[in-house]
Amino acid sequence: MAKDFRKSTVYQVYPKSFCDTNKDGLGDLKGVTSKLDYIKELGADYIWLTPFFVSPQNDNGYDVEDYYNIDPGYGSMEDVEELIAEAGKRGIGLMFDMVFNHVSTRHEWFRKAMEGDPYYKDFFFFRKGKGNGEPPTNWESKFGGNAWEYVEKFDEYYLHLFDVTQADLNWENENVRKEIQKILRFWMEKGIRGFRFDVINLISKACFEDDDKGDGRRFYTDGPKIHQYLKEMHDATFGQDDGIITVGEMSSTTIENCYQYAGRDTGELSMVFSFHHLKVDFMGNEKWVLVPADFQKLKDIIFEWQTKMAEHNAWNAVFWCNHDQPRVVSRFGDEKKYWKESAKMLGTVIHCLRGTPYVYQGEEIGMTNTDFKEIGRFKDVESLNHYQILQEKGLSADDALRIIQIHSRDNARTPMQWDDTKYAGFTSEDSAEPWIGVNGNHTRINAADQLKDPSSIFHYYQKLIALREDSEISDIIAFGGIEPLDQKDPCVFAYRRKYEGHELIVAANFFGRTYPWKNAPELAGYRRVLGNYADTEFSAEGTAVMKPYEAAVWYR
Ligand code: TEU
Ligand code: CA
Repeated sequence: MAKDFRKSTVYQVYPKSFCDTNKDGLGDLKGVTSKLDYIKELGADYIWLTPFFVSPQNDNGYDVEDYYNIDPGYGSMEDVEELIAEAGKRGIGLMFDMVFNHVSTRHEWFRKAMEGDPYYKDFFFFRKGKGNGEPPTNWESKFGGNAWEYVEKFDEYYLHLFDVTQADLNWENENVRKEIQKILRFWMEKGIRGFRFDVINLISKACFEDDDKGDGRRFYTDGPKIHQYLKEMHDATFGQDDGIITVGEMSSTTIENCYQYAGRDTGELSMVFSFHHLKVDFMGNEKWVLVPADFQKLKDIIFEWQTKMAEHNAWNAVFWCNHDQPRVVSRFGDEKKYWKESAKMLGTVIHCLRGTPYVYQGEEIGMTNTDFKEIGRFKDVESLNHYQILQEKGLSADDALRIIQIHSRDNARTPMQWDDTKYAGFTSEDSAEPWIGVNGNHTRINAADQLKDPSSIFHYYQKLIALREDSEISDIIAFGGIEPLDQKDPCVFAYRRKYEGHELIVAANFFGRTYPWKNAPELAGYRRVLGNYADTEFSAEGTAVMKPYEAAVWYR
């Protein structure tokens, strides 16, 4: 029976940093299998696994060399089959991460292109430069520098929106689209229950023109044929199996396009990730700056997406964290004084929204940003490139490092903290050094301790997940409408859900001080469902006095 994705929760695993079983310091597929009971105990219905296909790992697997085989660092095809089977026994479906905007330059298609084979050259975007030694356009790579790489023997450039070893695929070419369908069918036959599509809204390039207003993204984001390509892929593959769920990663997208991408009957995808709410501590699109998070903007963006997607019968993936984002408790909470309270508050706000929640490994135990003090400990190509670029712009090495520490994707990529042993139980104590450093706070923040403690963040997430799937209020969480409450309040994030005469009220104090919430709704007649403090206090006048990072949920 197909699960209703509106009542499901997805747990994201970054296998390289999850669990290492053969002591080489790299997490592996057997490691994921060994932790299925943990994920089951948390209550997740699906596991999204980031890519583990053959890859030179310049972008940790988002540079795929061969979609049909497993990178030996992660294990073997037998290991994947075992993982799928073992997850299935526990009622957990696997979602694979399909990277189809680009391939590794080591992929056979690109190698043949480089040999001059015209059939394969047309799988990519090879273009002449402007003549004066300048690339075809001034577009910037998301990882820094120009997005075109010169190939001397052709006197042409190829397009790479990401790393120079990630060549963009030409979706205009029908043979490319056919190859992609073949890959999807191959994995569907292995029993995959879902797909996540990497930066899928970048696949339709409109035209190759200089961008005098930006980095080029307006020429390839939500491009002219994007809906056509998605419908075609849907109809030819996963659309034929309604047990399969799909989520598209939508980079710098618009909400209007997402009505289509994730509409109930549009025949494209089940849901979308959008990222506007995770740029409230950027300066516009510029991530490599230090700007305090704008709380009002955060609420305005989330509520706009919540209410408008509902009006258009379209579905959001709701999340704070993934392998590209800093840890949310460090970002919007307080990882020191109110670590536990703020982690639970943030979980409450996300899990009661309209959408399918995604929990990123370690979020459920309140893992924090890294404690790396030197640039040498960072591994991500994006961080290392921008560390240089920031200094070329005139910043001191210390200032550049501070920005990297706050925004680096490596914040999410340090090993999962299972216990308080030398390598946090990510691997055994006599293993090779983990590929990336373990956060020193694993002696204080780890899964083993939290499994024993009924008041832990883990157990709170477990409750949130169970509420959506299997409780008296699961219908209102999954199907209810949503309206913001007191949206302009400077401290409180609150909303009301409504379904068949019932109401759910969710309120959260986003700050580390006690706050009397003047415009709190009348709560007499409501039952308290859960919260991160024993109870909410009310003043004599009936005002809710919200404690630091307090969150609570009421139902009627
Ligand atoms: O990320 C897409 C993307 O544009 C951003 O998340 C990006 O990594 C970052 O925010 C730039 O500041 C996806 C994957 O999730 C990411 O891990 C890959 O590196 C990227 O695509 C390329 O495949
Ligand atoms: Ca390993």
